[in-house]
Amino acid sequence: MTIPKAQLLDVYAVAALGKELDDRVQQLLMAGTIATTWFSWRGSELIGAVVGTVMRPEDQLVAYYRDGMSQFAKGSSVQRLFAEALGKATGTQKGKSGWVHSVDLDANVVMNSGVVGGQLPIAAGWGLASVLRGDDKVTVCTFGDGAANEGAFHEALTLASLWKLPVVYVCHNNRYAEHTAFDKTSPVAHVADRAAAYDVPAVTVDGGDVPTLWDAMGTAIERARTGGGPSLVEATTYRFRGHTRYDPMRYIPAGEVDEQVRADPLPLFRSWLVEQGRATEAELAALDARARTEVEQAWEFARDSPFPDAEELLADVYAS
Ligand SMILES: Cc1ncc(C[n+]2csc(CCOP(=O)(O)OP(=O)(O)O)c2C)c(N)n1
Ligand SMILES: [Mg+2]
Repeated sequence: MTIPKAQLLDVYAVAALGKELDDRVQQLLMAGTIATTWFSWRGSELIGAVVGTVMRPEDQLVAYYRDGMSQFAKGSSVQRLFAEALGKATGTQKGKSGWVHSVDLDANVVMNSGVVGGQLPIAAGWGLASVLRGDDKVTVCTFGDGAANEGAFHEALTLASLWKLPVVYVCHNNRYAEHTAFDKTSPVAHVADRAAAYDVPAVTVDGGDVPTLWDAMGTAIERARTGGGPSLVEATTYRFRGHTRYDPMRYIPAGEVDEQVRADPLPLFRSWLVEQGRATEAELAALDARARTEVEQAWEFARDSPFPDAEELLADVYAS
């Protein structure tokens, strides 16, 4: 399907914001200006940008720690997420969870988790809630290739398929889980190959190919919304930086990262937009400038926000 221009620009804007934010955070971390747990998403910005843009605002997102872009595309505030990363009272969880477990119910980002694979059964639960309530919301759940080796993956796909739950599982396959290559832990070449065992329709697409990923997501979301049950979309990608910033990446063959960085899908998508006449250089330059401003404003907002008061420590621990 031809993607409307406004949505193509939305995808670019979110991906450009994600790149800008990741680069800025790395710079602040390396300078010792901030301290936070940060999992770089450089290399895979377009996946979340597409996923969050294809979803309807009322659809629910269960994200994973390396996927900020789907949260931004759903409308999560970069200021509040930056503040959360720095443990500030203005953060999405009042600074008590950090980026890795940020939730933003206003944007229907119902969960973000650092528990590898923990997202998958919880997304099935949100899907079951939609069935019981009779609403037509779709839940999209993002996770990494390593999460597909957790028992939770198998449990979630089994129940989602048996109960025809309206869930779309989106795997960011960046070829590594921490320091272990995917081919050392998976006897099959693709996470999508596993879905046949649960009778779940699945495809593997290039996570940098926006039109193909857009179509795959559109098909999967439509199937979920119309009672067809869950699907799995595996988007191939690459992690330009280490698992965390302390990772010297010695387990990666020489030259592999450089080769992948040279093929960075984000600038390629930018050139494609211009070559295809879908956007002008001036429009994209304006979005690049906006991304820089938004990130700078978010950093200043987070930096200048207070830490939570000590009495906040015991608040929000139990549901009242
Ligand atoms: C249940 C659980 N086991 C182990 C960890 C430690 N851990 C954090 S990230 C990670 C790697 C996950 O890899 P993948 O799912 O491929 O996501 P990626 O980091 O590559 O985006 C591991 C093992 C964890 N957080 N949770
Ligand atoms: Mg991975």
